[in-house]
Amino acid sequence: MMEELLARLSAARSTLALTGSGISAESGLPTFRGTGGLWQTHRVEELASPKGFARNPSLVWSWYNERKSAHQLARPNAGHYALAHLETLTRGFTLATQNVDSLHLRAGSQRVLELHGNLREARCTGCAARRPLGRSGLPLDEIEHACGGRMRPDIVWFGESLPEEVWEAAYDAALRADVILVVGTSAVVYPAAALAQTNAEAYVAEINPEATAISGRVDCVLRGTAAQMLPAIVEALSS
Ligand code: BJW
Repeated sequence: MMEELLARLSAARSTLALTGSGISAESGLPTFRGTGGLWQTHRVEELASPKGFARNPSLVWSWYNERKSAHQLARPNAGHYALAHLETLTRGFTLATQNVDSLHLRAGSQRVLELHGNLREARCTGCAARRPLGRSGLPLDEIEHACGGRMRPDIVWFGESLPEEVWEAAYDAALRADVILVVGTSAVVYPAAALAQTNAEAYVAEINPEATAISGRVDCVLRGTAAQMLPAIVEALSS
């Protein structure tokens, strides 16, 4: 399986990597679903929906501020660095991530499409105002904006559309890809999960220690963690 993947990557004119929260697990950040996942102790609809934010913006910001602080303390792991290296070893490489933790950028990846936004900025619900977030996020007494709107995290919540340009670029990269690497995602959240299944011609490889919604439909399954499997791929391609 690994040999076939390596051969495909070497020959590929274009490669897409789709990542999810599992790639940051070995940096100490929790995933969403499964044991220890964020959704086991937090209610999705209260924290990651426009309705939840309208109902209790301080609660939502407290949660994102905690996560922002955790992102600041976390470091990219060997999986993030391996994808940054892979970008230099393969042709036409695009990285589409569902993560908002900025760890791919910190690891040096260049072409990163952040499908669900990021926690580097807040934006106003009422006007075009934006502001950078500090190391511990947004002070709760600065949520209300002068225009009458509220500053919110620059994140895509349930029921919201993905940023159009980012989505189009990711979809285009999926259509062009000869190889699609799906790393650390349960592949249940759409439309991101559709990227793995959009191009019937692409060779799709999943890297995940657990079975996922798409495991039965991919060409190659590497059962292991991102920090184990991705450096092994990069090492084999470099030698
Ligand atoms: C490791 C590892 C290691 C562990 N190494 N791996 C039915 C069909 C299609 C769509 C829908 C539908 N019903 C509803 C929808 C729409 C909805 C959706 O998909 N819902 C599904 C849950 C059913 N989608 C949306 O609403 C999206 N917008 C949209 O569709 O717009 C159009 C629309 C408009 C109006 C109405 C309806 C539609 C937006 C989705 C936004 C998702 N937002 C979140 C939170 C915000 C970001 C944040 O705060 O961080 O994004 S939800 C959460 O899930 C987060 C993640 O990015 C996302 C994906 O989760 P991920 O990363 O896959 O994490 P896990 O925990 O699920 O999986 C971790 C994996 O890692 C596991 O497999 C582990 O095994 C693995 N792992 N350690 C490698 N070391």
